[in-house]
Amino acid sequence: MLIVDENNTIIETPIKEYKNSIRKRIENTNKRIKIRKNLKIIIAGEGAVGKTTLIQRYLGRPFRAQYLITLGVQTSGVEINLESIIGLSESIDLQLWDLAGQQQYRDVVKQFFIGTDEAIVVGDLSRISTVEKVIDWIDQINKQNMKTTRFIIVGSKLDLITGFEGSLEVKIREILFKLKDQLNINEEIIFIETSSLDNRNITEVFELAILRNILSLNR
Ligand SMILES: Nc1nc2c(ncn2[C@@H]2O[C@H](COP(=O)(O)OP(=O)(O)OP(=O)(O)O)[C@@H](O)[C@H]2O)c(=O)[nH]1
Ligand SMILES: [Mg+2]
Repeated sequence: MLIVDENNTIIETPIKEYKNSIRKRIENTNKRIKIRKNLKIIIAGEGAVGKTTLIQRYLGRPFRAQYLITLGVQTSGVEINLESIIGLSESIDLQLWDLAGQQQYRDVVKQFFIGTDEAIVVGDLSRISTVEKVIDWIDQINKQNMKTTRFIIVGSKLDLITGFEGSLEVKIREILFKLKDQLNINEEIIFIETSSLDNRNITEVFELAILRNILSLNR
């Protein structure tokens, strides 16, 4: 996982460590921890990068190899207990908005950006152009949104590539620099590599979105 911090420095950190640091920052507030009961999370990115699969895997469904294109949008609601995430015996409702990535739906999906709390923007590591396109998606989401949205970039299909370290990581870092350079985003941007096939880092993506939202309410 990579973090682009406020100073535009890219840091490589284990997900566990980053999660713990967010938990600590939240717990340091001394006051009663505020939470929002309803979170709108959108999952965006180019066609066939694995957005629907990511959500389905998070919801505990088996991996499906067959590609079923999302027509417009599909929403799912899920109640999440915060006990294991931040030690609170409370639940929140996640609204997951699975947006179509194929070009013909571009205008349709834009209207769903409004009111997003957390955005997960996906690029396929085996097709680097789809990772480059993440910049455009984030730009559009920011423009259509009055709220401050936090972004998690997911590099999907890690199982299809022979290794993340090396030239691919260099390329990803370039994209992250470009993103920070071109767009005016104050929040930390994080990049997580995942595999829905191997069930790698899937839960972490959503838990980090939840934790970062809680942090934003308790600073
Ligand atoms: N090997 C591998 N294939 C994956 C992974 N995630 C998704 N896929 C495959 O990629 C294809 C597209 O996945 P979807 O989740 O439907 O992609 P999408 O981003 O929702 O596509 P649109 O709805 O059209 O925007 C399917 O054939 C999936 O099985 C992964 O982690 N590894
Ligand atoms: Mg889909």
